Amino acid sequence: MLREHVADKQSRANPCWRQVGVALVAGACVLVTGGRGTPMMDAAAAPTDVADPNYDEAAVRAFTLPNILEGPDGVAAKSATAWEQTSRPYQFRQLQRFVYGQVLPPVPVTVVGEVERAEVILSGPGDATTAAVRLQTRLRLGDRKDAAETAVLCYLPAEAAAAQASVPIFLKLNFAGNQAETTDEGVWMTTSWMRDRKGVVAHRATEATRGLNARRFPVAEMLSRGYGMATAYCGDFFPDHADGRPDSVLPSLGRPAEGELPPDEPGAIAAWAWGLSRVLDWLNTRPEVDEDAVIVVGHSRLGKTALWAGACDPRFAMVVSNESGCGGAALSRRNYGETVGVITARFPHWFCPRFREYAGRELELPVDQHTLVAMTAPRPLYVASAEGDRWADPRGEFLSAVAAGPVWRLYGRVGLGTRAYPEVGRSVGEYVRYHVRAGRHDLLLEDWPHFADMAEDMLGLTPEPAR
Ligand code: GTR
Repeated sequence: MLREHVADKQSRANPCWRQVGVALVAGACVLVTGGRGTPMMDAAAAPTDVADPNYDEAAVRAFTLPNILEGPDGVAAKSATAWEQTSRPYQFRQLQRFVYGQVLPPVPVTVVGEVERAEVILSGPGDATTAAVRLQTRLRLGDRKDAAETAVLCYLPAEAAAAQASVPIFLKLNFAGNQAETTDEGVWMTTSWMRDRKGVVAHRATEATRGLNARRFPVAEMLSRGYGMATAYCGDFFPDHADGRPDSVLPSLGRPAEGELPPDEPGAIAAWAWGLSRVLDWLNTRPEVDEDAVIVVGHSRLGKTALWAGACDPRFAMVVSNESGCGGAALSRRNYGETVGVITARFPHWFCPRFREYAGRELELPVDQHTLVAMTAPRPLYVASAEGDRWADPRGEFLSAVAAGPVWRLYGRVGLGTRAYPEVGRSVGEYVRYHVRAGRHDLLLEDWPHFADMAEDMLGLTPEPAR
């Protein structure tokens, strides 16, 4: 039995900014120097709901974003040091208070039994095949009797594994169990609770789920570029339904299982983000893993989670948010697509209870999602959208990335470096990158090369392509 308690490493992320308020009007972005960022109410803005969302850019109300550079005394950071010492901790606390709930503490992570290691041949890329090493393990999360467990699946390029070389890793939570991420029949089937979906019977995954989401996890293609790929099921940390709390990791961390919850009580997104950090604890014990190059990736609700995980844990070297939408990268003040009212009514368990109070009152929120986006700074951040995913508000995701830029600037780094919305399929930016893909809400093979390109450019990686 290997016992691993990995203490948080000190910041590679040293977030920071300059004094700017950002006003965003109907998709145009105007920089306003030195403003306190007073919200402007617009009584005429119609509330949107799930049946009738606003998809009309002309009907997006005018608003002013809170100045993310500000600390508790209202003074805006003018240096990376001031950002790190005062404004970043304050803004991070605000995100905990108003959106995601308190950050959960680390626990000792223990391998249950042995790590299973297998040499496998994967089909792809294209007509080719790729030799891989597959690791699978169960991790026990904490010391308590009620400690949760999760199953982790990790693929490594075979040659690198044989040479005992460490490789950069993309780590991503999944929606339907590790077996749904690949057609590899050796992957363990999850036994955890699952939402009803294709191949799920009585809330348990069946063989019919194998490979169902493989399009979102292009193992052969990324291994052939020299990356490892790791994943775990989000439901191991919080079953994704409104009554999932008693069966989540939260009680084992001393949080209330039910009843009246404090306004800043963490929910599913906080639990999922915590889970990503525990998987990282284990990855960092493996010689095959380059611990300076673990990149957290997430799609949709798990894209929201990837952003929060990166905010909470500076060990993630880079963050990728794919179509994370409302409560993720998209600005809440923009009444376009999903709104705070809709998301907190449909998914009350995702956020802290206080977020719900801002349904229809988004203009009064002391933070907006650019605050979350800025938490990745000065590390590289990729924000990806899809043109047909209007529910997630692609433009709102882009504008949020624009508005977070001043923090990277405090470090002398260029974030997006543009305020012009790019044409479909084109990746723009430097330390913050963005593309809007053609098509619908999904994470597809064509998105991944953009992420890998950024990792190579901005983390200075030179992964050895597999032969
Ligand atoms: C939707 C939700 C989005 C997004 C998506 C997903 O129903 O409204 O915020 O999270 O689910 O996770 O697929």
